[in-house]
Amino acid sequence: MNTLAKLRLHDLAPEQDDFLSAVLDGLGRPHKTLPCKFFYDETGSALFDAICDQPEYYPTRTELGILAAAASEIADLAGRGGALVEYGSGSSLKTRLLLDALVPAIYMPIDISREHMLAACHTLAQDYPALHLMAVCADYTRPFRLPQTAPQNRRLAFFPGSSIGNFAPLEALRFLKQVAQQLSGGDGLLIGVDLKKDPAVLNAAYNDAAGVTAAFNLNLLTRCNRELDADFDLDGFAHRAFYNAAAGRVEMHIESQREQTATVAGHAFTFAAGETIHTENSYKYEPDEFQRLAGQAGFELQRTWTDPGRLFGVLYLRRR
Ligand code: AVJ
Repeated sequence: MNTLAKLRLHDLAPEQDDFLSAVLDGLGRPHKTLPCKFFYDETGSALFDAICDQPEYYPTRTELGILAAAASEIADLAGRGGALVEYGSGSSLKTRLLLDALVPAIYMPIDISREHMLAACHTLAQDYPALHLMAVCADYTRPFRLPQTAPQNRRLAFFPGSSIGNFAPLEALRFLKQVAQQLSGGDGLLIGVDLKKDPAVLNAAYNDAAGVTAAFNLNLLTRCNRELDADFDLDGFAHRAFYNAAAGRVEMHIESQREQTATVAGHAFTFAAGETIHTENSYKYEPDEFQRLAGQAGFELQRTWTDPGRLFGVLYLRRR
C-alpha cells in the first residue's frame, strides 16, 4: 500500500524568524540576549540529541520511563481511537509509546520545520499503516488554527520534554490558553514538566562533564559566524549555566572571557570581560505551581505521574 495516501500536510506557512535581525536586536540590548530557538540548526539538533544521552541530563530518560509505566492509564483517561495532537514533531520514542497505547485514528504533529516533520511522518506512516497523519506546519508559539477533525475524535494534546520550560510564566499561560482553545470540553492535555529540585542536580544537568551542553550553547556563535558573516572568536567565550532560585529557572549564558569586539554583518559589538549573552531560560515548577497556571488557562488536573526521585512530572489535565 502507498503509505503516503494517509499523510496530509496542512501548511499554515509560518513566517520563518529572521536570524540576522534577531541577533542584531539581541546583541544591541544593554543585557545581551539571543533567542534559544536558534539553537536548533543541523549541528544544534544533533547536539541536543547528544545532551539527552548524557548521564547528568535526567529529563529525557526520566520522562520516557514515566510515560512507559503510565501509558495504559493515560489511554484510559484520554480514551482510545481519537486524535493525538503533538506540539512539536514526533519522531521520538515518546510519540510511539502513546501511539501504541492510544491507537489513535489521527496523529497531528505541529512543527515549524516542515521537512523535519515530514521525514518523521513518512517513517511513522510505514510503521503505523492504519494511522491518518495530519501534519500541521505552524509556529505554535503564535496564534494559529488547527484543522478540523471529526467531532467524535476526542483530542489529546501532548507537549513533552518540558518544552514549556522555555516560556516565561506569562508566555506559558498564553500558550496553554491557546491549547485550551484548540480542544473541546473534556479533551485532555498530557504535558511533561521539569520539577524544582536540589540545585546541584540542575546545575549538573546543564553542565555535563563531557561538555556537550557547552558545545550546544556555543554553537550559536559558530552559527553566527557561518550564516551571518560574524567573527566571534570561539576561544574567547565560555558556557555558563546555573539555577536561579529566585526566578525558578536554569539560565544559560555565553560569557566573554575578556574585553573584546565582534562584528556581525558589519555591525560591531563590544563585550566587557565577564559580560554575558543570555541564551536560554528553562523554568522549573512545583507540581501545584503548574497546576495553578494550567487552572488559569482552563484546565483541571486529573492525574500526576512522577519518578521515585520526583525529578520530573507528567500531568494529565482535562479541558473544562
Ligand atoms: C528542550 C527546552 C526542554 O530546557 O532542558 C537542554 C533544552 N538546554 N540543555 C531544557 C536544553 C540545555 C531543554 N528543552
